[in-house]
Amino acid sequence: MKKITVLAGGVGGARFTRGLLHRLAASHPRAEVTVIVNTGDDLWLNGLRVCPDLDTVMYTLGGGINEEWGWGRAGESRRTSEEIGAYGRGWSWFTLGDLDLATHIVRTDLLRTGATLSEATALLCERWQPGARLLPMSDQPVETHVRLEADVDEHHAGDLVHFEEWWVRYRAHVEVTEFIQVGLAEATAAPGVLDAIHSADLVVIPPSNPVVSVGTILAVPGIREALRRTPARVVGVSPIIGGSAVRGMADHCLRVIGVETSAAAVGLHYGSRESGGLLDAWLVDETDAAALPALDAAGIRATAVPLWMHDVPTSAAIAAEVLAIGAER
Ligand code: FO1
Repeated sequence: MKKITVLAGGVGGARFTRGLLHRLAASHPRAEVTVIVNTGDDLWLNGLRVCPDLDTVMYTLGGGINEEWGWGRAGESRRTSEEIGAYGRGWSWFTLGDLDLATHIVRTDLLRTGATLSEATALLCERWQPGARLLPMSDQPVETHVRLEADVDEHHAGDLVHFEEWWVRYRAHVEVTEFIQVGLAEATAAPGVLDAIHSADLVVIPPSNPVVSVGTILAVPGIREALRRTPARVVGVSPIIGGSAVRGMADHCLRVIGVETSAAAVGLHYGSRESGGLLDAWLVDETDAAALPALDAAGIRATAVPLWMHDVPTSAAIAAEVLAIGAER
């Protein structure tokens, strides 16, 4: 088990990968982990390029994450964003902490002087030493926007608003009719992404949001095809436990695309490789063991294990299960 590639979004993917690295340090110290990170949540705010999922993975693996929030920096303050608000600028409901702002300022400075997002990410990671290679899914901007079903505040039915406004300002509680990845047509996989999938021994789809995180990565031209063709085993971990989203509001996103909020439905949504889908195997929580027959019938080798990630040891235990299944032939 030399090369492992993880497709990650925000908190769930970051915490799983932290557990994976912890486990590998004990069992496979020479393993190399590459994390392909969703950039669909990225946005321009106050003239700065903010990359929520790249930063969540970088801070979580680098030891700077705000553990309570799951995003942003530990020990954060808000003096600068309050000053920006005093000018009536920015998003009052979206916290850009003082420490976090340094990351956005450095990244934006790099981008403005010609660096690609991959290059900027590599430079930021030199400081944080995440212990894995972080690759944005694309160096071209791909932003998830949501189409509102009805008027709300200054917006009208049919308007597109950035995902972060829907997610943070409205907590996903206003109805949306579709997700649009703005910029997708002009996007290509970032350097190293397709190779990280083709040359892996194991590819993991962690318990990230299957729609706006994993789904957005899969939408980048060439990535879904690379997953279908890779000789690596592809093992997924359900983000749904006992019929509800573990974190975030994945259930709201699944409803928009017409997928039931269940461990089985998400596994079947990803599909089995033998039927042209993505998965060789799918981990569900013990409370969802009833889902195993349907998944096996669909050609997905399914296993029921404890999936709650309370801390690094529980995340590492899940990673150990993924590695065990990934090693089977
Ligand atoms: N999430 C919130 O619930 N409230 C916020 O004010 C907020 C600010 C924020 C700033 C930078 C950043 O990287 C992430 C931030 N997030 C915030 C989390 C973000 O919405 C999510 O991490 C992802 O977009 C979904 O995975």
